[in-house]
This record gives sequence, structure tokens and C-alpha cells, in this order.
Amino acid sequence: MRAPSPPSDASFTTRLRSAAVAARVGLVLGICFGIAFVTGLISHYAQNVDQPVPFPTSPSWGYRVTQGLHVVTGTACVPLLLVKLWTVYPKLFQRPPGDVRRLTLEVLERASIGVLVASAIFQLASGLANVTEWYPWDFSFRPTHYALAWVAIGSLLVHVAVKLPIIRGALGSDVDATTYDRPSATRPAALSRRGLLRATWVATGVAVLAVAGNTVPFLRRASVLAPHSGGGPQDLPVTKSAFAAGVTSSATSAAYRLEVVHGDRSVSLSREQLLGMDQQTEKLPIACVEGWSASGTWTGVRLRTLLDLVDAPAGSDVVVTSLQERGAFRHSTLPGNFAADHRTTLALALNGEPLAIDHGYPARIIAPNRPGVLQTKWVTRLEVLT
Ligand SMILES: Nc1nc2c(c(=O)[nH]1)N[C@H]1C(S)=C(S)[C@@H](COP(=O)(O)O)O[C@H]1N2
Ligand SMILES: [Mo]
Repeated sequence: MRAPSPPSDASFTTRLRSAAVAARVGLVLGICFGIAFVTGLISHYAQNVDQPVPFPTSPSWGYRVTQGLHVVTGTACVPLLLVKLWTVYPKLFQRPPGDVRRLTLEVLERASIGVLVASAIFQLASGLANVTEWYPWDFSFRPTHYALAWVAIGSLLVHVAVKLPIIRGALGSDVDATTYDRPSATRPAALSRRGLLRATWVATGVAVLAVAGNTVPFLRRASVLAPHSGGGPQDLPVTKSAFAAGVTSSATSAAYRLEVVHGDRSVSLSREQLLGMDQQTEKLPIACVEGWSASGTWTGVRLRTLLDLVDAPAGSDVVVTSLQERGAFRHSTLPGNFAADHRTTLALALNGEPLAIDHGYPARIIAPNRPGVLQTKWVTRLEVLT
């Protein structure tokens, strides 16, 4: 008996798998990928402790928009990438060319596509898992997602450069043109190429709607995948509850004090004393890195007023420490420009009520244009860095 021969690209005959389709889906995919890349860089930079150019505090909703875009465009990439891979995968089975120079080029190109596909799938899968707060891995998400973003964008640029003549040719001619088709791709399908493209755009739109409600209030009810679209006390979602953070008793203890420290100067304030100081009210969003965001009306003491109690020099960085004893988010550092911004508040109340314990009672930081992960809850210490 003869062994069955492996499939060759001639086994794939539908005319839907055409460069004319791949280039059109690829163009939209590339744009979404580019937006996700740039907004991802912004988010990464915003969370860096070391910022040669300070991340701006205005507009207060800036990070809300860039991170919403990051998650929405990343999600749009999922159906687009699936269709793109479906249109081109028969090329995997193309017989390699005989002559050594062309073979070498072919191997290099396929290797770069392998890197591109693997890194793109990793980015989408890890990003989606992060959005749904499912962490089935051991690595630290942010540095890994950041590093792989460079790998993905680098191999994407190589891919576009290599394919540019075909991309331009395919985009410049009719979607039904056969110029760049594989010779075997001639069998008519139940769906036209236009129909396939339309179905792809619809699927992408549905994927976008499924997550956009996390950020865009009027889309909330359309968003089946919006775990953070509402709910939570005081009309604001909660990521980590007081119970999960292990602060239920320390946050409600009569012994709670806020320490404000600058060198050997320090003051210690109870929540009643904080409430007795001048209060300001600011409308500022919480914009989680996971893509959800929601606006709140926060009332409390201007951070700068607290820093003045210990004569902190203007523009000093401030380390914010939570009552929470474990976990990466128990500390954050307010860069000098954030500490100095008049809107930055040690909030004691939210939407007209005393802060709910899950939103950071007795006191939490809220600053404009800041990733949610840095809006530390259950604050017990502010230390001015000198
Ligand atoms: N101490 C502490 N503060 C924290 C967190 C945390 O885990 N611990 N989570 C942060 C994250 S990731 C977000 S998005 C916001 C959410 O604030 P909220 O739960 O009040 O909506 O709180 C931030 N502050
Ligand atoms: Mo978050």
C-alpha cells in the first residue's frame, strides 16, 4: 500500500481563498493592529515609574480613550485574523522551490510569517484573557504583552514589505480579479468574495460591540462580554474587593490614620480630620487597563493641600501606600506633575455618598488621565520623595 501523499496547495480549490480577499482583510487587520500597538505603548508608558517625559495629566479622559481603543481594536483583530489565516493557509502546503537562492528566501519568509502568526495569536489570546480577568499563566502580563508587541509589529512590517507589490496590486484591482490567485483556486463557492468580506465586517462589528460597552456607556446593553459594564456599589465596577484585598477590618478600624511623610516631617490624620479639611469635588474616570472605564464624582481633600502640611516641594513624586498587605497594586507612585495637579484628590466620597469600602474607604487616590491600576484604594500613607 502506498502512503497517502501530503496535501499540496492544489488541494485547496475555493476561489474565496484569494489574495484579493486576504489583502482587504489584511488592510483592516493591519490598521487595527497598528492602533492597538500605539495605544498599548501609551498604556505601558503611563505605567512606567521612570518617565523621561512626564505622562500628561490632561485631558483627564485621555487614557480612558486610548485604553478603550486598545481593547476594542485588539478584539476586532480576532475575527479579522481568523479570516485572514483561513484565506492564506493553503500556502503552507506549497511545494518549496528547487533552486537554493529562492528556497532560502522562501524559508526566511515563512519563518517571519511563523513569528508573526505566533506572536499575533499570543497577543490576542493573552489580551482577551486579561480583559476577562482570567490569568491561566505564570508570567507577568504587562512586560510579556509589551515585549511580544514589538515582535508582532516588527514581523508585521517585514511581512507587509515583502508582500507590498501583491498588496498594492490586489487592493488596486477588483475583488473578483484573479491576477494573484493560486492556479487551483478556481472553484466557485456558495458565498461570493464580496459576501465573505461583508460577513467578516459584520463579525468584526459584533466582536467590537461585545466589548465596547465596557467603555462606551450607551453601548452597555449591547455588550454581552462587558463584565464591568455596570453593577458595583455607587454605580462603579469593582476590580478587587476589600475582602479579596484582606483590608475589611483595617479599613473600618477606628485606629485608621493617614500618614503624610516628608523626610522627618510627618502628620497623622483620622478620617474625621480629613473630612474637616477643605473638600473639593472632581468628575474623573476610573479607566482600567482591562478596557472598562466609568466616570465618578469624587469628593475629598486636594492632594496638594495634604502635601503642604509637610512642606513638600512643588513637583515632588509621592509614593502612595495601601492598607493592603500583599499584591502588586498596593503601592503606586504619583509623578510630580500628577501630585501637583489641582484635580488630584484623596477621595473620601463618591457620587455624593461616603466611599464604599470596595471603592477604597476610608480614602483613595483619584487623579486625572491615569491608568486605573494606579488609582490606589484604602490609602494609609503618602510619602514625599526627595
Ligand atoms: N490597593 C489597591 N488599589 C487598587 C487596586 C488593588 O488591587 N489594590 N486595583 C486597581 C485597579 S486595577 C483598578 S481598575 C481600580 C478600580 O477601582 P474601583 O474598584 O474603585 O472601580 O482600583 C485600583 N486600585
Ligand atoms: Mo484595573
